[in-house]
Amino acid sequence: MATVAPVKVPAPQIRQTNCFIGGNWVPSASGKTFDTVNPATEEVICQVAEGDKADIDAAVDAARDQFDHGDWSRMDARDRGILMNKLADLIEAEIDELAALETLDNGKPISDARTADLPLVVDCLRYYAGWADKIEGTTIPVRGDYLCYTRREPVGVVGQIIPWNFPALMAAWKWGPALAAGCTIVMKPAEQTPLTCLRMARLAQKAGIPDGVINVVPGYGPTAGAALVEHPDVDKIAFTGELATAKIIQRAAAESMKRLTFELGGKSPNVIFADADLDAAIEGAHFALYFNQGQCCCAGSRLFVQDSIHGEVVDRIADYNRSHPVGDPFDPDTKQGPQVDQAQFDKIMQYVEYGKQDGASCVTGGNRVGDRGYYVEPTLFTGVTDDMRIARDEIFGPVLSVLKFSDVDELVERANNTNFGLAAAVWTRDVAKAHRFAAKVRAGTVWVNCYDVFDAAAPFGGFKESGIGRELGEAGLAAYTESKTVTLALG
Ligand code: TXE
Repeated sequence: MATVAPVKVPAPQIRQTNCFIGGNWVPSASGKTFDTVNPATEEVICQVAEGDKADIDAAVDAARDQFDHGDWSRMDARDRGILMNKLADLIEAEIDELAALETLDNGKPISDARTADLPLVVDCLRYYAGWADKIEGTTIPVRGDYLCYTRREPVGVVGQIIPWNFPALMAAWKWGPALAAGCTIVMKPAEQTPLTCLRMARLAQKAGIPDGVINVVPGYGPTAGAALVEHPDVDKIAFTGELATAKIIQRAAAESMKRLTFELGGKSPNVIFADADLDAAIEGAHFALYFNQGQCCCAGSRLFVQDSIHGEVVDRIADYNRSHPVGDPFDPDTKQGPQVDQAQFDKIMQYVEYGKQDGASCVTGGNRVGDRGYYVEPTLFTGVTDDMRIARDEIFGPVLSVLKFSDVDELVERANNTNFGLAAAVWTRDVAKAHRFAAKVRAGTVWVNCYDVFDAAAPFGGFKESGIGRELGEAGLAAYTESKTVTLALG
């Protein structure tokens, strides 16, 4: 692990810290604020309005009024697409500033924010802008003298609750399909990372997206988040976060029969067969876990390695870890910044302890880096067995568990032996083997000889306890529409 020396870059401007409700930037009704913290220094960046029930009520009223009486869902669909493209253009024009804001608030390396997160935001909004005027129903050949057709209508007011690991991108994944479908939005960003979402809302306003279409209420989950979930005028909740939170939301939302989509955690198997291109597989396996400080729902956190190549794979990943540039996220050479907050840092260190207690060998890492900022060394465990806590639970940090396998059939069973089912990957030169694995593994996304390849057009979501529904692609759009069947007597 190489530590990166601090460099000085100009801090991004903080321009929006209030709630955005009905086109107005307003403090919270209670006047309360909360601190958002720079995870690299543990210093407070600024105070942000702490929304609660009263603010959510106002935001839902604004979204409801816009949906029921405003022009968003009624305007020509192509014009909605034009406004969405304008928003994408404005984000692209400010991409450096937004990337810096993301790095400041989240701690992710600036090179990732600038080349991955923000370009994907722009691409996602453009992709869905293209859908706005292509949401078509069908005509159905029913018995009798009738014309029967379906309309796909916006689901209505949607509550969107997002996490902190990809703050701007999660906002785009949720705004894109909702806006294209003609829905109106109340978003609650994660309390750790509200800043880019608020900036994007300002740019939506500048783009000419009408007041009340996008509303943003920063605040905490059990207060603002819960008020959104419980609000009777919200038609759908789209949530990305922890499984335990999703279960609370599912129970609360049942009261008003809300539509629900969930994108939750994972413990994704990443399998390297002995016949793989080892250079690509090892680099890919490293990226699969350590990218974004290990804070990816689809992180390849269970690395299954065929026994004959186990030693070489472990040695080479350990070498990568020893030279992995960890440090100041504003340094363009940094590959790993701090974890997002103290709670995540503590959780990860607890799992490092569990790994040791359960008998795994810690080959690299296992410690904090420095004494300021939530930095964790790139950590690698070998000798991991399926029942260990580090093999079963989502750690959401730079901690990789390597598991050995010899038999292919046993491998699939072990890969599927988890309550999660978000992603999986396989590295092999044998095409048939790759397809057999892809067919048998219970996961919403399977990568073959690659990892973390995302595209706005390709659906993403989980089997089992990794979620309900899909985001991105046409499937992601469908989750923001209701189907209406119209039957007309011709006789
Ligand atoms: O998640 P929460 P946390 C996993 C990961 C991580 C763990 C905890 O394992 O270590 O979850 O992270 C809002 N009603 N993932 O505590 O609490 C909250 O304010 C309504 C995986 O940050 O689920 C935030 O906006 N909303 C994941 C959002 O939910 C509530 C990404 C997520 O926070 C709420 C993040 C409530 N009662 C964490 N309680 C992924 N799938 O990528 C909280 N929230």
